[in-house]
Amino acid sequence: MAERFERAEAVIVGAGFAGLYMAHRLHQAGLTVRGFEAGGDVGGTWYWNRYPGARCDVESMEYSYQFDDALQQEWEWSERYAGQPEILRYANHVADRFDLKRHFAFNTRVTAATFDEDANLWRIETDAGTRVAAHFCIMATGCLSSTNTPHFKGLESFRGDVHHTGKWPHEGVDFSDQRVGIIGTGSSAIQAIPIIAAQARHLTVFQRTPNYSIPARNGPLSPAVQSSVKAEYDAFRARNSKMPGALGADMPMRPGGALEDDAEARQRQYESGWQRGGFSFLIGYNDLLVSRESNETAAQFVRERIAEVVENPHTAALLSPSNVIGCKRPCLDTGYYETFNRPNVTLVDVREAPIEEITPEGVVAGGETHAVDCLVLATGFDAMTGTLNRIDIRGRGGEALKDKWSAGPVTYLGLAVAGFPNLFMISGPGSPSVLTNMLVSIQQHVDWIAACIAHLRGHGLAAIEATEQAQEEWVAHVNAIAGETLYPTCNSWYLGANVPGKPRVFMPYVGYPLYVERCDAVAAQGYEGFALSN
Ligand code: N01
Repeated sequence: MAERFERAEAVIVGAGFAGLYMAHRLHQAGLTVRGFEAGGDVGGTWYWNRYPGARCDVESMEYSYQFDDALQQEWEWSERYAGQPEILRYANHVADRFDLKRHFAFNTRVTAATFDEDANLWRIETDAGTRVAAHFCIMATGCLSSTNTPHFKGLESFRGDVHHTGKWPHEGVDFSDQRVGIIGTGSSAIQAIPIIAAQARHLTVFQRTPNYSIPARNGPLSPAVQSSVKAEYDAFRARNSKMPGALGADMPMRPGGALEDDAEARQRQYESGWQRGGFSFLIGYNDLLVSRESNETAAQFVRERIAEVVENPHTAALLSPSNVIGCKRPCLDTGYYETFNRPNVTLVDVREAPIEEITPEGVVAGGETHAVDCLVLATGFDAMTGTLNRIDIRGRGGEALKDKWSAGPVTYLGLAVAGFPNLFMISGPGSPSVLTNMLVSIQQHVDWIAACIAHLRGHGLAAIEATEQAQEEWVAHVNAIAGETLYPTCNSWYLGANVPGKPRVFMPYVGYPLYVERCDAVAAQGYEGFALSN
């Protein structure tokens, strides 16, 4: 059987920002690399998420690679927050500049990865029939890459088009003169709704849980701002890397908790964050995600803004969340709440009266049929574990990763899993990933993995594997830190709560700087918590 497998030293799954940079590092280090990507080209999340209004909500000057100074100096962003087409152009620019596409087979989905203990090799199989055996297997599969389509009775009978925001048609969708229904009010919907509403004849928004959204205040990025950052790019990056989310160090912050200010000072602080736009609103005080009382002051501020903007008091009340702000991923918008003042937009609350079924004509909720010509599912992703669990990954003794994770993901540092030697994950569960500027976390993981592989090769070592004990301690540590915050208090995709039947486990690690310290210390101590063998 072994002869039928082509050979490479490393296989990389995914050609998003993680896979591209991993390919660059390993190729530079002299390894032969084979990459596979399910999409038709590079870009990962930015390849698939082409819905109207798709835009990054990390500011452009921060949402980029920092491994090459010439690259970060030469690339010019046009807006404060880059839109999807511009980010995809950037991914292509990087891929071309470093000649990375040659490492990948596109339109090729990895279906299985099996550890062959006798040969100490990963045997990777794809839906194109390719088989490659490699010493290292690196999963650069992204945190939000498997879409979540809830089971709606009758969906297949709907006579119009159905589009998921996370798998949007490349040619775009023309909503002119259409009655459109959109299900979901997360980040994707909050970006898409104002744009679809401006084009469609009518837009019906089906909302189960209202979300807090903060104005992005997007606009052209001035050359002056761009050149001032570029003049000290390394220092700018270094400051951001000391922040819990690896972003926003230059945003205006008060030194303490929200209740240390009196009501007037607090109002001023929130107002300045609101006017500045973006995540600065939520990092203005240091205790908004640990103290319920502090959090409520910020939540109340947003609810008041919603009440000011939305003219119909009933609609305003429906749009006002009651849970902790920031517990679910915060959203940034351009004209979201204002959109509900348009005469062609209807908000339907599907919490009290859930969607019963979808018929050829539209969506039935609360006994009423909402007739639509076209449906948009903005229903999110099977986050963090979904894509890994869809690949048949088998470690020692044929153990399936999916079974190992049946009660929720277990990892060491979000990088490795006991029983799965020489398999690495980039921004896996148990790492800061989705709570940070992803580009920063991705780069930190790729650098760590590249250094680890260099260490193994330099010392003639054949395998590295997390120990069960280190893994257990890490999982307990990730949970303990999350337990000190307000994150577990609501039903978010961070907890897997958006996918029926998914184990409820808080998946990301809270706090980028501490995490990096820990990863560096593990490496410095000869890969403490890992077993190395030759
Ligand atoms: O998905 P979501 P998303 N019946 O899971 C609703 C990143 N992102 O694609 O809250 C009715 O947030 C669900 O309702 P509920 C970002 O990290 C980034 O919007 O579960 N409704 C919710 O409203 C983000 O957090 C950017 O009650 C149902 C919605 O669908 C992540 O991707 C832009 C339902 C899903 O919201 C995911 O965002 C976009 C049902 N059966 C996304 N099932 C930027 O950087 C689900 N829903 C800007």
